[in-house]
Amino acid sequence: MTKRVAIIGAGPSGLAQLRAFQSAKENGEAIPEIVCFEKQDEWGGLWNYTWRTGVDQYGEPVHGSMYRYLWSNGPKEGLEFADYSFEEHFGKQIASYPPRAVLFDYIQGRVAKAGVRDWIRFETVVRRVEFADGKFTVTVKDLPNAREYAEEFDHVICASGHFSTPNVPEFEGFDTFKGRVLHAHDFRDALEFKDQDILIVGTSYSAEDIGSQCWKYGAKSITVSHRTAAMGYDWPENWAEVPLLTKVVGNTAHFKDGTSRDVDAIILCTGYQHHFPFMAEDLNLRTANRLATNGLYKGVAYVHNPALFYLGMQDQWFTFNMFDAQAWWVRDAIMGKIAMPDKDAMLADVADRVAREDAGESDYDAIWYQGDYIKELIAETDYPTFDVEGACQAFKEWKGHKKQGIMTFRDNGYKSVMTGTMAPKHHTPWKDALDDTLEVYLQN
Ligand code: FAD
Ligand code: NA7
Repeated sequence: MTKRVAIIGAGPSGLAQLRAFQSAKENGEAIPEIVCFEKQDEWGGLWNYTWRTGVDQYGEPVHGSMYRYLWSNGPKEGLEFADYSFEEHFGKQIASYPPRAVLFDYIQGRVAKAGVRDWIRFETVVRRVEFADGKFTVTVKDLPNAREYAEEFDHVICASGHFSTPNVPEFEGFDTFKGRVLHAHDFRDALEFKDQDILIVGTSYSAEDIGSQCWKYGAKSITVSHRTAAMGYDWPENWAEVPLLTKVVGNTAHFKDGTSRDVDAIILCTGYQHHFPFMAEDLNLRTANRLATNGLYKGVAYVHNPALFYLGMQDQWFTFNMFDAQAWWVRDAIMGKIAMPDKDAMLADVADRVAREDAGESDYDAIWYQGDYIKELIAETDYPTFDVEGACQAFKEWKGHKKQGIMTFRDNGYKSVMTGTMAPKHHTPWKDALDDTLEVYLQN
C-alpha cells in the first residue's frame, strides 16, 4: 500500500516539501501519495499579500502578516534555492533586497516548473489532527463548499508557519487611547501613518522594518519603546528610542524612565506565537521562537510521535534554503532512507541543540549555528550542496551594512553562492524607491 502524507500549508516550507517529493519522483523513485491542504486560495504563505485583516471571507483568521512596500529584510543571497537560482528564474542576476512581489514571483517559479500545483487542495483549512492505531486522522473543511471531511494519513507534515498569530500585550490606558492601536500582523500600508507621531513597542525585525517604512512614507516621528535593549542604530533625527511603555493617558505615552510623548498611533511589534489550534494535545508543538526548537529531533521530527514533522518552526536567519534542507530530510525519513533513532536519542539530540544555541554569545554565533544546521541536514540527503559559509558571510556583511546606515543597507549587493555572480546595484536607493512593483524593480 502506498503511504499517504498530509502537508499542512503551501507557504515556502510546504512548497519546499512538495518540490522535495517531486524531485524524488523525477529521479524515478516511488513516492508516497501527497495531499497538501492550504486554507488560502493561493500558494506562497506570507508572501501572498492580502489587504484583509482580522478574518477572511469565510470567517477564518487572516494568515497574512506582510504589508505593502515590504522589501526583503536580509540579502537574497542568504535565502536562494540551491536547485533554482534567481538567474534561472529572472533570466539575469537581480539586486539583493527584492520587494515582496519579486520574491513571491521567485517562490512560485520553482513550483510551477515542478508541476505540483495539483497536489494542493486550496481553500481547505485543517481543523483537527489526531493520532490513533498508527494513523493520523486529518479533518478539514472545504471552505467554498462548506463541506467538512476527514481522511487518514501515515504521516503529517505541519508547515503552517509561526509568524501569523500575534502576541498582543496590553498596556494601561489602551482602552481610552484616542488613536489606533494595532499589532504588526494587521499593519498594511505605511501611508496610513503619514504626518503622524507613531509609537512602536518592540525592537526586533518588525519594529525596525515597520518603523523604517513609516519613516520612508512620511511619518512625522517614530518613537520605539524597548523592554530589554534599544536597537542602537544611527537613526534619522525624527526617530527616538525610549524605555518600556508604562501607561497611556489620553494620547500621552509614558515610559519607564519618567519621560512621556504625545502620539497618534501605537503599533505593537511584539512578535508572534507558535499556534496550532488544529493539533490534538499530544501532537501540539510547544516552543519559544528560537533556533533550537523544543521537541523536534533534527529540528523537524516531533520527538513524542516521529511520524509527525514540523517544518520551518525555528527563528529564522536562513529561510527558503533552510526549509529546503528540512524538506529533503523529512522526505528521506518518510521514504525510509534515513533511520530514526529511539526516543531517548531524539531527546538527547534536542538537548544538545539547545545547549549549543545557549552557548552562543552573538548574532554571528547564531548565524553560523543555523548555517551548520543546514549543512548537517543536506549532508544526509541529495539536496544540492552549496556554499553555506558564503551565505553566512553575506549575512555578516549585511549586519555590517545595517550598522553603517540603517536606511541605506538595502542599497548594497552581494555575490550569489549558487551562481557566483555579483548582484547589480539597484537603480534607485531604497529610501527613494516608492514604487515596489516587480516591473520597476527589474529595470536594472
Ligand atoms: P508561512 O509563509 O506562514 O506559510 C504557512 C502557510 O500555511 C500559509 O499559506 C497558511 O495559509 C497555511 N496554513 C496555516 N494554517 C493552516 C490550516 N489550519 N490549514 C491549512 N493551511 C494553513 N523571510 C525572509 O526570508 N525574508 C524576509 O524579508 C522576510 N520578511 C518577513 C516579514 C514578515 C512581516 C514576516 C511575518 C515574516 C518574514 N519572513 C521573511 C519570514 C517568513 O517566515 C518566511 O519567509 C516564510 O514565509 C515562512 O514560510 P512557511 O511556509 O514556514 O510559513
Ligand atoms: P520577534 O523577533 O519575535 O520580536 C519580538 C519583539 O517584541 C522583541 O523585541 C520583544 O522584546 C518584544 N516584546 C515581546 N513581548 C513584549 C512585551 N510584552 N512588551 C514589550 N516588548 C515585547 O518578532 P518580530 O515580529 O519582530 O519578527 C518576526 C518575524 O517577522 C521575523 O522573522 C522577520 O523576518 C519578520 P524582547 O527583546 O524580548 O524584550
